[in-house]
Amino acid sequence: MANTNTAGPRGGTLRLVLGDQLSDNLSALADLDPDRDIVLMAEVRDEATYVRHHKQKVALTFAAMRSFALRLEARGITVRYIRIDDPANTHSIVGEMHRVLDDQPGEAIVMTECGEWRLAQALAGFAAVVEGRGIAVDIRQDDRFICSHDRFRRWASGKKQLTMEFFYREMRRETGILLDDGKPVGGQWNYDAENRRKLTKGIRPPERLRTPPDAVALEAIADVARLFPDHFGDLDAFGWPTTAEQAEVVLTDFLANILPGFGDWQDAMAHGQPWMWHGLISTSINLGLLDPLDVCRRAEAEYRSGRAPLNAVEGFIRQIIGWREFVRGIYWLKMPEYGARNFLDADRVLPWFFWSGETDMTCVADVVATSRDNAYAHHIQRLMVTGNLMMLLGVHPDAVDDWYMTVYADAYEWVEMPNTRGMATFADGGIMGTKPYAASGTYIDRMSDYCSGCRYDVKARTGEGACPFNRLYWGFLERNRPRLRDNHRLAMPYRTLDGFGEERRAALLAEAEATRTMLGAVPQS
Ligand code: FAD
Ligand code: DLZ
Ligand code: SF4
Repeated sequence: MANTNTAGPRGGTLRLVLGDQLSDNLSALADLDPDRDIVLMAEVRDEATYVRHHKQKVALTFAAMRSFALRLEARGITVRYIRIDDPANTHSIVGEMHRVLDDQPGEAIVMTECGEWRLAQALAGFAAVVEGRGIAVDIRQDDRFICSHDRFRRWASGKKQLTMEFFYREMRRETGILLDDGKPVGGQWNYDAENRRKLTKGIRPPERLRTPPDAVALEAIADVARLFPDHFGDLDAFGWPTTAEQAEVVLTDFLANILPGFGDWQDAMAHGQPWMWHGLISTSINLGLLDPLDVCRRAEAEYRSGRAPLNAVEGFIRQIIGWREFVRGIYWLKMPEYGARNFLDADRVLPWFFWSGETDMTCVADVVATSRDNAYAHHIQRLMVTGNLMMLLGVHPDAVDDWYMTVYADAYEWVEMPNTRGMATFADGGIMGTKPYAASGTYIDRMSDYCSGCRYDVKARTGEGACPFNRLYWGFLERNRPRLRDNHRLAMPYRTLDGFGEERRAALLAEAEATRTMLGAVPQS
């Protein structure tokens, strides 16, 4: 395998390809001269351990990087590929860039802007140093996204509230997706109201096609088991696509067999059913194995040909050209300040059961189990079970971020952070959404079968046997009264709370505080 190539630049351009830039059409690879240029790809500990990513995420990244290097080499491109166990590895991207340049200086460096603020800063620092030595550095736009940073800034400029729905409509207009003569297909932009069915008896989620690891992935899995034994999660059920061809197989199966049910059961949860009708494509899109716009156009074709209903197709496309682009825009608009936001002054530690899964809360135990076994949980599990509970408990946003970045195979800070600090926990104070998604156990009971098998009583509001989500909910509102009382979207719950009277409110607050302690969400020392 030519993956151990240690060639330096041959007087040409050095092109950096990061672990989530595995796309044939990557801007850093445009105008590449195979006779002079080389590509650098490096497996480094810094990237694998700045949070201790799930073992499956590290194995997925290494396997996909190795396969992509082979793909480039098959096109006649020279790749300097540094493996994680290379004794000379400096274990940082910048260190490896310097090492290639020390071996044999080239004329120029080309890279595609990177996804995370942390590494972008390091690479900007590197660029300044080598430019000082007379080597030109060209950092190109990542045009695998539909909305550039500049475009998002222009859209956001002068707006008091950044609303996903309006951004999404812009993206629909710009891409022409699901439009007829400039108007939304079916007459509405958004069919979310039709996407809230619960899984009723007799309806079972479909069998899912997963991709067993190929030889390259098996080797990466063995490397990770050997080198990162103390990282969270299991490797046994690894089934993520590691090449564009494998990702295509999963997408094709989804579009043909699963997409028609995506809309109806988008928000539903069921015990022991991790996949439901979800796409299982976030790892592939985030790595660059699938192109988001292509995915959306193909989903649209399913609607146009009558094979999938509009509520499913619109809902699916909204997640990609709406939410995915929107959260990336927010991240780059607001970083680094966004990463320090803690609007609710949340100050508690993350209880241990989020790692161990050892809890009598059936819903939480199930989400932790799939996170450990599959490095995956679907959106509503992330938002309304773990995210909601972390917010109700008042877990510090840094600990929340660390957990989400650790446990999911698709986790990258640009997409994770607005979802946690913004959507799930309201730590951003209302940049992503206008109110916290706080909910009692009633929501989980409505959208899942969890509660029927739980030791806690979802109908009871208080007392030892009552659902902890219920015991926490009113206390959360009472505790955060100074910060949330004036939020007009919370007027109704606060009116209800006010109606309880002072004594009962104090009792609910005390109940919530006792529950926080009982669950291990104690103040940080
Ligand atoms: P589907 O449900 O099939 O959706 C299709 C695609 O839409 C996804 O693959 C994804 O690319 C996109 N998408 C859907 N919802 C969102 C969203 N809210 N934000 C951005 N893109 C979205 N997604 C990540 O890719 N990485 C993360 O680190 C991540 N962290 C999250 C943390 C929290 C607290 C929450 C609430 C959501 C998070 N999401 C994250 C979004 C979403 O949960 C995942 O994208 C989705 O579960 C991936 O599974 P899927 O491919 O089966 O998605
Ligand atoms: C996620 C990840 C991991 C685990 N390892 C590597 C690596 O060894 N080398 C690399 O180039 N990229 C890796 N990545 C992806 C990077 O973390 C990602 O490119 C940045 O966070 C920017 O999004
Ligand atoms: Fe979760 Fe409460 Fe339902 Fe138990 S009763 S499954 S803790 S929502």
